[in-house]
Amino acid sequence: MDVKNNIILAMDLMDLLNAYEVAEAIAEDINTIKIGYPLTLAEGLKSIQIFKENFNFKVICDYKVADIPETNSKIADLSFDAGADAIITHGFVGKDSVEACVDIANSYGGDVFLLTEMSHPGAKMFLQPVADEIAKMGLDMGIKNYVAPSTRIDRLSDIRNIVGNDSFIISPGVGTQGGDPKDTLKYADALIIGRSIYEADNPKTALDEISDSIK
Ligand code: NUP
Repeated sequence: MDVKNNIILAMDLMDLLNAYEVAEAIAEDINTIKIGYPLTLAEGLKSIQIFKENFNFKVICDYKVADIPETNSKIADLSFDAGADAIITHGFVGKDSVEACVDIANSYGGDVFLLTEMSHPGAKMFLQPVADEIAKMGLDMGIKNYVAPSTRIDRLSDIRNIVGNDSFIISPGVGTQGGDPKDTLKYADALIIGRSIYEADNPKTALDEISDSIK
């Protein structure tokens, strides 16, 4: 995935008009936006097309798909049918569940991002001990795209070592959660950034400052 300026906007505002205004302010500087449950549950899957039609953004649906294969297929199908370019899938549910998402993604020419370890403190409790295994499973399955945390650079580095330099890693946790943009890009291909941009008084200025810091 070709992410302009290595920054993906995590759009978790829950009002489509507000979200549109932030997107409009930075549309020249980014080409990829990630939406998740907050905006989708508030405003619906139509949010995807709003960003695609108006700004030509690529849209990653962060639905952290984590169900039985049959249900995963339905979630992925609805997402890609609504225009998603990629979907984020949990790995801890096992190969068959992930494969279901990959199969649907392939039928649309879309991508799957496999979530390995998460960025929040609680991820240490249950997810961290199995995150390397999840990454290895993804590699064995031929998955090219991964999500790994900017809040624990050592773990991001471990996951990069497992998936290799041919894989594409996007990394959340930059800014508000404490991750450093420059350090993160030593191991990740792109940063996922939400509140530091969309909650800023001036999102364009906030984005410019982050962009300058990683040049
Ligand atoms: O491990 C993860 N951590 C994380 O923050 C996996 C994620 N998908 N996210 C998402 O990234 C989170 O749901 C939010 O949409 C974004 C980070 O936003 P912010 O902390 O920059 O506001």
